[in-house]
Amino acid sequence: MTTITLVQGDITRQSADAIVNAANSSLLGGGGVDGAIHRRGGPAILEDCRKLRASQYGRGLPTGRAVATTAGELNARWVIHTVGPVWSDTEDRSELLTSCYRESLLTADELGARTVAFPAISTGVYRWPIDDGARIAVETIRAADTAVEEVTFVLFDQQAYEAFDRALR
Ligand code: AR6
Repeated sequence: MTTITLVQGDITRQSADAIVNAANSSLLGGGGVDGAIHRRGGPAILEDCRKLRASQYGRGLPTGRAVATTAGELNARWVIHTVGPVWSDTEDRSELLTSCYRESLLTADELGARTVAFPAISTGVYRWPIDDGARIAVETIRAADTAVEEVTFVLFDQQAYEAFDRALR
């Protein structure tokens, strides 16, 4: 059984075996959590990302997939980068958001990570409604067959924290 805990704050201050990044396909950085992780984690993360782009992900990391790099100076061993879907009013992309959480846990299992910190993927720049994003995150972690012992959702603001709190009940 994976324990789920909620924390309100900055994910770059969290310690865990693996910290998940809400990246974009380029893997070369951006705003939001992505920007914060690269800033605090230092250049080693970007260096690994560039290597991934030069090798197996020449066209970038597809939406819904996950890949690990060093965590640089973060209090973690790895950063797991995953690319969430952009919210659409006309198309149901839930399966892709589910896939982000599932693939991130699969990556964590491959690494041997037992504690994993997640942000609320896609709920910022990518505009996914927070309540639905929270529901998908919690349902997917609960349904996962994983050796990860503890998942911590690190929510940036109170609104996100409360949405995850409701989703957990
Ligand atoms: N710690 C925890 N959560 C955070 C932090 C932080 N330091 N900063 C923001 N959040 P976003 P997305 C919350 O935009 O929607 C980037 O440019 C934020 O409030 O980081 O998946 C990437 O490069 C929101 O609830 O990611 C992509 O281009 C959640 O984290 C794009 O944004 C996700 O917001 C990805 O968009």
